Amino acid sequence: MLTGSTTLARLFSVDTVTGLIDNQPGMKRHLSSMRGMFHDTEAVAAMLAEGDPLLYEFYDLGLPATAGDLAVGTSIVLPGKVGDEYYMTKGHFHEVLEAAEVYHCLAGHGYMIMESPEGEWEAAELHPGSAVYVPGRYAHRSVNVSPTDKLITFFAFRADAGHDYGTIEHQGFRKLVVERNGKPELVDNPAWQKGRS
Ligand code: PAN
Ligand code: ZN
Repeated sequence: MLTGSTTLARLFSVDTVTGLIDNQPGMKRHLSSMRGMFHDTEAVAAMLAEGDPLLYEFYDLGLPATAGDLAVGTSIVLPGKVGDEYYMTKGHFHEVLEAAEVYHCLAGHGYMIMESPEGEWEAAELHPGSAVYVPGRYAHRSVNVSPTDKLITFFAFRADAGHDYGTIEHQGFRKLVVERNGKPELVDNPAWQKGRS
């Protein structure tokens, strides 16, 4: 319950099992919207010939996109692979490049892959309870490495940060997360291009 003399505060609930936030509408991304992002293009084509699986969805509170507000929400990546590469988000830089973001893992097992315009990279393993502070200037992508469970994270960043997807669509991330001998492994992306800076 929320009580007080103003109506500025917001009380909301985050379901830690489903990742849903009250009745907020979400955005869904299917494989067809990420054709060029997985390294095994034959596997992409074969999967798309059978259908167009949902890879992830994300929800936010829909607060105003001002510098003083926070964009707050959840991201839910489904379990699965395209060839040997795990389901993941598109990933992006923020248009306001300096805008940092925090992610708190609520459920599942995954990685946050991060990369600066200069090609420096970091990978943070996520388990329920772990949180990662993605520094300003770093592109970020969530990857679900569980064979069975959704990767659910809660995020917050300054609401006017904006999203630059084009740079990652063009150059890719330097590291891919693939399955090797039944385990996740970070490998170099042979198609990576240093496209920014
Ligand atoms: C997140 C992401 C969300 C979906 O809210 O937008 O996880 O990933 P893509 O935006 O890469 O499709 C965030 O990082 N916002 O800035
Ligand atoms: Zn972001």
